Amino acid sequence: MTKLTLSTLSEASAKVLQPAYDPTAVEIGVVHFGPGAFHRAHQAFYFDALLAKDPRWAISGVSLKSPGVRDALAPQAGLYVLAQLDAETTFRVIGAMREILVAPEDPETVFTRLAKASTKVVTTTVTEKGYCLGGDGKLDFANTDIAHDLQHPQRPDSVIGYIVEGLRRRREAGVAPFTVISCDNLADNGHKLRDAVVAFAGKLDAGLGEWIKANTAFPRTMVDSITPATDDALRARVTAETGFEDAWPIQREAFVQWVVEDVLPADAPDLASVGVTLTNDVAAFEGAKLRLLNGAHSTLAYVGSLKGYETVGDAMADAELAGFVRSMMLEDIAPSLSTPPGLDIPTYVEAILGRFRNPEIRHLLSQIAWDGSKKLPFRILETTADALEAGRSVDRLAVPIAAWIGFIATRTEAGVPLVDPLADKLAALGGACTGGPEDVDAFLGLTEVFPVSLASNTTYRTAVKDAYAALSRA
Ligand code: CS2
Repeated sequence: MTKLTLSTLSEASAKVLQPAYDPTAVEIGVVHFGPGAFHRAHQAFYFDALLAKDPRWAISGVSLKSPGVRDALAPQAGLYVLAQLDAETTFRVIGAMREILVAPEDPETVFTRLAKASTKVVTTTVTEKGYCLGGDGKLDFANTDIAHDLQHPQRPDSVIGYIVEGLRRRREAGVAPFTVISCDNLADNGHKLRDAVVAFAGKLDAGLGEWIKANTAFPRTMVDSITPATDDALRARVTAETGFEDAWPIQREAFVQWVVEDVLPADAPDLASVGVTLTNDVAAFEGAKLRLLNGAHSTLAYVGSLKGYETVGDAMADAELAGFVRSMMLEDIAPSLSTPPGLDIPTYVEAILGRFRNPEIRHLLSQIAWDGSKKLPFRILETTADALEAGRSVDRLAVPIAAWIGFIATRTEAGVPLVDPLADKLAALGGACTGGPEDVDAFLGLTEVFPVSLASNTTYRTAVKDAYAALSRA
């Protein structure tokens, strides 16, 4: 068995796709925060394709917490195998990640990289909680990372702190800002990040906040590709198919999509040349994807887990549950969307459901169930608020929320630790659950999750209680 690294690349089995450029002859132009599986399956794949045309767009991946990615990939020169799972699975070595930094070990190196004029783009996949936003979608100054970073701007914990210090140094050196491309599943991700960065910078230095606001592009984006976490089965398969031992291969479905708001400056990478859609109408694409795909995913995760299923495929094989999800998508979510140009919603819905059924993919419901307190507002609750305002039924939309409450209660009872920024609070609420309507009252009181206008709506409260009672009987 051969270890994957630059000197062994040529020993790959013939069916392995290789970088179509010399990985030692490229320049870093992108700093990426959060080099986890999704980034390596998605943006790194696009930059890898771009490097074949233009050597300026290699990536410096920055982990904000753990050294895991660096420790796994540094011995293999940042190379890793991406498996694109389909009836015919392809294996591709990605060479775009030329540097991996662990920010807390050495913030100064990260700042130096951010301040370099050749760094034109900063991308982020730090998950919903990484944005440190409050229930109102604005930067939460009470967040411990943000409070810390305002006190220690040279040793930040949050991505906001790093971006602001990087931009401050560029301004000081007379270098134009980089473009910041948020790649997380938040509604209006780019603008939320811009507002958070500007608010943070303004607290430190009003002039800096103004400068960032006036000069920095924060395009909003839609990102899409189902990326199940790496497991031992993937490691074994990659070794068998490629001949390489790879410490951290990545897998995703073959489908991949990236839609970016068309506000990139002239010296930005030519993303359109590698299949990225640049448009002024990201909002419509993003709303459709986030509300339909991610909304359905979270519904399957909570209802499916309560029914004892392990994967998305298992949950989709339950005809009743799959039928429920389809009805919710078509009848409750679709009416809340503004249709993206050229997208037929019923066709899009069927395509998503087909992707969920992909037999090549084993996507754990528990992976999707993580961080529900941060995901559900964008995936289900905004749709619910729109439905209430338009006078439509919210009965089906109440089901994933009731199931989330049931999921937390059963996990807490079973002593399973919750993965959620509100884990302690949720475990306390979950531990007090009795199965009655008062459980719903207690959860709807979480102002971090439920806007008061929604939580106080009697139609909604009744819908969640009814759905919760139906679950307890199921
Ligand atoms: C999933 C997403 O884990 C989750 O919460 O819903 O990661 C989903 O697979 C991607 O957004 C698909 O693009």
